[in-house]
Amino acid sequence: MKLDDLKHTKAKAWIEDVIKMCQPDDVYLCDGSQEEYDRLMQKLVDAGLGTPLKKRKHSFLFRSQPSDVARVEARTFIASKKEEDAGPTNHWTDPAELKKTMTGLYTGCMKGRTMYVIPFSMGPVGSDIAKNGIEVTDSEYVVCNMHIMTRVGTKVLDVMGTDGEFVPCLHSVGKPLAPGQTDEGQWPCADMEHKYISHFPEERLIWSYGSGYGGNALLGKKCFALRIASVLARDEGWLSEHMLILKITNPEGRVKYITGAFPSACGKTNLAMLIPTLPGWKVETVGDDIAWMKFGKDGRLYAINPEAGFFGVAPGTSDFSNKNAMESIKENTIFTNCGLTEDGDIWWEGIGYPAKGELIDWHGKKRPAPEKDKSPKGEEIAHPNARFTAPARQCPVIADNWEDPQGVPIDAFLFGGRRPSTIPLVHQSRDWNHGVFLGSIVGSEVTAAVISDQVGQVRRDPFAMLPFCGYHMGDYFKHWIEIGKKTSADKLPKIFYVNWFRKDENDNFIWPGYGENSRVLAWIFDRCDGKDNAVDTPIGWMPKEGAINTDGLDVSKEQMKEILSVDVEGWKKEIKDIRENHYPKFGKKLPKELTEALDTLEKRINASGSCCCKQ
Ligand code: GTP
Ligand code: SPV
Ligand code: MN
Repeated sequence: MKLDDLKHTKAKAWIEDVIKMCQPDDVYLCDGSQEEYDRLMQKLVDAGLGTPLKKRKHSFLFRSQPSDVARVEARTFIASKKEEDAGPTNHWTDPAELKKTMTGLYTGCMKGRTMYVIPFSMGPVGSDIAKNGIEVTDSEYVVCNMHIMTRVGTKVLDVMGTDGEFVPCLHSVGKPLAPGQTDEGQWPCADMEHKYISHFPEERLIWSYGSGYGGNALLGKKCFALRIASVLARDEGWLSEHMLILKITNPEGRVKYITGAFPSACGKTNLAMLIPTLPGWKVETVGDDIAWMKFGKDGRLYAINPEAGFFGVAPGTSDFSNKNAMESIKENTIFTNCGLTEDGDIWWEGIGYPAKGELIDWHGKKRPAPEKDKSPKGEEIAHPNARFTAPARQCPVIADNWEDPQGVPIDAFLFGGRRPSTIPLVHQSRDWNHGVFLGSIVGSEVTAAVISDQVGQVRRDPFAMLPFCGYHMGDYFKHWIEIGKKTSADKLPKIFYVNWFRKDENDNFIWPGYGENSRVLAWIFDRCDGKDNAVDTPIGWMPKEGAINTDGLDVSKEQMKEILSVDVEGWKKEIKDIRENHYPKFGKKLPKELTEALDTLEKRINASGSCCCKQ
């Protein structure tokens, strides 16, 4: 399609300005068709950037630059007019200055390249909860990924009409080409200090420069659906969250919907596609990364998955850990930074079977196949943040109503993270505000999903939104408190904190996780159903003795006790850290309800003495 086909006045004017600034050789308006995808993918293959996989129909492997393997939080900016509005957890920069710097970088940055204009919808096209965006990019890889991750094309332009709302998303890999120059098979991107992932919340505008990877470049995802959408949600009274959405059916055929916020690479995709080990239970997928939730007329919260695909962590994905993901990526999938086998398939650490012969690692180097399904740190065949991009409709357990424009009614929220100690397998908040407190104290070991020197260390990641909240986190906590006042308590989702990641003294996980997490989901389901299966403890509601079904589970009674009891000393340290290091960051913006919840917790913990509160 040609730019003249664009009938939206504001969009056209914006794009014309971008053309003047970026000076591409060509401009192309995307229609979202299969033909378009195939043509652009062929261009990437011809340029030596993508490798077709003989073993997987219509699937391709890409290798990025070592400086461009994950989100870069240090180069992610919230450029609100006032610094205070970005808050203590974001990198703030003055919007005018940032625009000046970036305009310098953007000037002429698309020389030698085609500029693609991608009209896309986050959420089913036309849904009341969905929103439109237009991403302008000079990367064919980004266009192909956006085709899978969002709904792209003419149908979105029809909904936008001549003056409908949209979020402008500008992206460039930041690597102009001189006449006759090509990428020579090298993933194009800019140096780290020239990468900018910028958000202008008041203007609802995104400018990204210098990275082609994941959340830095597929701007519908974290930039729009979380950072900008969190601001819209605050202003409009809804929730935009880093949450999976699952549908769970019990043996009697009753259905509930659960969302869960876990930090990056902490198990959302796995939980969303879980195959229950408990007989008679069924889990189906609605979304694996982001949930947008609005109140329905009945006063309940309804969630949609704004995305259309999965951008999932590849390493560790196997028939054992996530069979449904393995099925979802059999065809029509883009792989990034995975290993390549001699017979033309992908391989990664934790894929569940050893590789044979020689492999090509994510750097493009030939390597002998590792003897085990593991490699030493830093020597992996697949980068620890290697990812697959696959259409959600290919998931064998995608719920039949996953695209319902009304969304699905939510019964429970889960919070969780990688916590080797203290936090039990599951506990439930006493009420809404206590639940908001639990969300606010989420902590987790940092994973490879972000380029950071903190990988492996525990950091607080409130609501798993630390890198994704587009405004002051203290105001975000307040927004959650306010949401709880908008409807009656019985209509609000119940709130749980789960932890699959407790470790023993030998650094091994105590809880087997994956499909076995269905045992915890079943308890949560029954809890939402009003079953008398919980006891009151100093930290909230916990499973009654025997209320978590352990039939056939390879965990000793002592270990179950350990992960299902209140670690009084551990919680004392936790409370001290929250009070001294975590909460003071938010200053006056910290809602009093959260300080009250912390005080109550402290009183209850102190009253319980130094016993271990074993049930
Ligand atoms: P993003 O896409 O980065 O937002 O992450 P995600 O939350 O969807 O992460 P994902 O489900 O892909 O989790 C990836 C990592 O978590 C892999 O290393 C998995 O092996 C591990 N994981 C997932 N579920 C479990 C579990 O129940 N127990 C344990 N021990 N590890 C798990
Ligand atoms: C995450 O890091 O939480 C992701 C991957 O889901 S990315 O899209 O790169 O942000
Ligand atoms: Mn994510």
